[in-house]
Amino acid sequence: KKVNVVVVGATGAVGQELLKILNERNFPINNLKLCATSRSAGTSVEFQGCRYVVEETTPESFTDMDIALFAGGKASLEFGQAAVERGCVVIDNSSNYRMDPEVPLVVPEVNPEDVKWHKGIIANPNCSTIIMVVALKPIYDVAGIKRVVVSTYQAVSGAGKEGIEELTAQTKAVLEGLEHSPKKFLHPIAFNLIPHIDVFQDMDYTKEEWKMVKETQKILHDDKVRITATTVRVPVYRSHSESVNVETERKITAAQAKEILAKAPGVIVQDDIGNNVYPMPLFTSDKDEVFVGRIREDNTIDNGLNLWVVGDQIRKGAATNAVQIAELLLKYNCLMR
Ligand code: 11C
Repeated sequence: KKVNVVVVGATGAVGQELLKILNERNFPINNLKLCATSRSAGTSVEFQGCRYVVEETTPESFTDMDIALFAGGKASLEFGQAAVERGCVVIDNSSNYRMDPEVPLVVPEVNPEDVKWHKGIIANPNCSTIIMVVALKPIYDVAGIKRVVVSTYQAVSGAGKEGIEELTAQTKAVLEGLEHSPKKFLHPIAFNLIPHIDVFQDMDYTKEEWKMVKETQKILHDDKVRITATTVRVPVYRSHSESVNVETERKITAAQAKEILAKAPGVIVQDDIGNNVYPMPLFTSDKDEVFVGRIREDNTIDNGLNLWVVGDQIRKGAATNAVQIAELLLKYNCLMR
């Protein structure tokens, strides 16, 4: 079966990656429509040898469409409902609907079945959440998880194209001894780290940190897993890295964890310290899997593990996960038209 697909936000970093992945995975498209804000409307984008003119998103953009992939931002607040009313299932990469109890929040390797109860909108989790939960789920299934302490090292592309441009321009400026005031980020990102992603919220944690807590609990269907996060922007172009300390319910050795993770869907274990092998963001980019290394026991508690988890946040953390959700819609036959 071929379906009609509309990509909303087609010209941004995630939108462009969505197109790349739809093509790579040979997603069965009948009609494709590309939409964006009025600012980008009129530009043309190539897909599978054809040129598409990007249209301004309106409620009518969703007429006769089966699946809408929203790249992010506020668009799903404005047009999500209009799409659903027209029988078009929304897969939304923004945080707008993630914690809505009526909306499934899905990582296909973790909770694919949640796609089945959608009421028109399915949310794609935050990138750092997706990357962590793909690595945690196999451990959760075998040993249970009591508590997670995570620190992230998040690439500038998490902040979109402007984040990438700012790192390049600022690095050049610093090397040439020139001034370059931060625009996209609050502080200089070249040769720096910024322990602040998104806005500050309850208890002085950022929204990004709360996303990692709340979204992980929702995806695992387990509010009892305790999670504390510190999220940090680093001067890396692409791929988020995460230091994840896990306290399991039952003892699991590092060797067992390696074995379980090596068999887990969507995970590649890269852990050979004898040869200095561990995941690094420079080499995980443009890949769909989540890479796990430095797997070792934390001997300060009875059942502790430390993991180093790295994944391309634009692919698995956003676009790939969204296209995998679209594939599940077809597999489970739960479109609305
Ligand atoms: C970042 N994680 O790296 C953010 C970007 O909720 O989808 C993704 C924001 C989101 O800045």
